Amino acid sequence: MSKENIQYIAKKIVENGKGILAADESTNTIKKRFNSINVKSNEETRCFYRDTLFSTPDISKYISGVILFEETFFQKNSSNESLKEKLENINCYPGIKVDQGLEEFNKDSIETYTKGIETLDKRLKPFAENGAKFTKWRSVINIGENIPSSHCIEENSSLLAEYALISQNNKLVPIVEPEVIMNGEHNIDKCYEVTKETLNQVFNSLKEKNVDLKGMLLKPNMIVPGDKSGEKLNIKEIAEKTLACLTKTVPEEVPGIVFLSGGLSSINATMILNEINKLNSTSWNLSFSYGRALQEDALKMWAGKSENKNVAQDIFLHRAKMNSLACHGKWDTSLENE
Ligand code: 5MM
Repeated sequence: MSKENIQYIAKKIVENGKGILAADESTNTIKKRFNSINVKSNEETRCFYRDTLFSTPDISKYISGVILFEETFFQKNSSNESLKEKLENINCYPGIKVDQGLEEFNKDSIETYTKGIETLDKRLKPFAENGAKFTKWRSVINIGENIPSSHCIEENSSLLAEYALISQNNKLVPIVEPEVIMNGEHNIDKCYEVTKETLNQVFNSLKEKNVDLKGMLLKPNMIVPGDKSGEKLNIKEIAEKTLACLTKTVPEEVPGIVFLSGGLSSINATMILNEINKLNSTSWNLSFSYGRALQEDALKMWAGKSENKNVAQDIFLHRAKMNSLACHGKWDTSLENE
């Protein structure tokens, strides 16, 4: 379709209260998730679980795109159906996680950079040729004693920009994910300060490399206190600080912002997104690209048993619908009992 350029796709992904399912857990991460429900992680169980999510009736009313791990992109279920084609058939854009995980800067440092840039262009080709519409690259910024260093923020920002440019050159929409991690004793103001510095640096790097800001999406964290700070989550304050931080750092041309859930509970992730959208007076569509906050309830319900497939799908559909309502600022706690 000629209209399907990167600007068009970036806009479509965040239109009409739709968001992204992040189902791109690497082999180690999905193993941890499956351990939590006592299910062995192997190709077959991973395929069954993800096929269950993607086959959820009506899911494309709320989900416009799914980030896949490379195994899933080329995987077929026991009926020989391609998981990626299933998404295409329901008008859900297939995307692909293209970073290769984290590496410490050196053995004395706990700060990391994201691996995979040298081989990225070559690795993108098979996905671009087989229908991927977008890509995702995650950088991690930790808060702690004397960290993050400017070196860490600059290096990761520069890698994100290089990744975004390579994606766009391959006609794929980059989803730029600089995640300021929630773990730690820091307060909400520290999270604000570090996120602001990081986003400023990310957009400096993106502009330096001439990345088309209209043909990308930003996937940031919300501004929350560290999980060991002892601070209670104040939903209104989080929403106000998140919007203030984004307004100060993100250029208007960016068509949409899709938040990560970063360890927030499913309900908190929905509630904060809803509050943000109630307060939003910007031109951006503010939506979700949740992994855990969309999947954890469904994962528990499934528990590795095929007879739980339908009820797990109901739960997944419900969470997606709640987050879609939150994109319009129309979620309410009473709807949770639907
Ligand atoms: C689903 O988790 C993604 C993959 O993580 P690993 O590479 O560590 O397996 C992750 O990148 C995810 O897309 C985002 O961080 C958002 O997920 P959450 O769970 O924070 O919403």
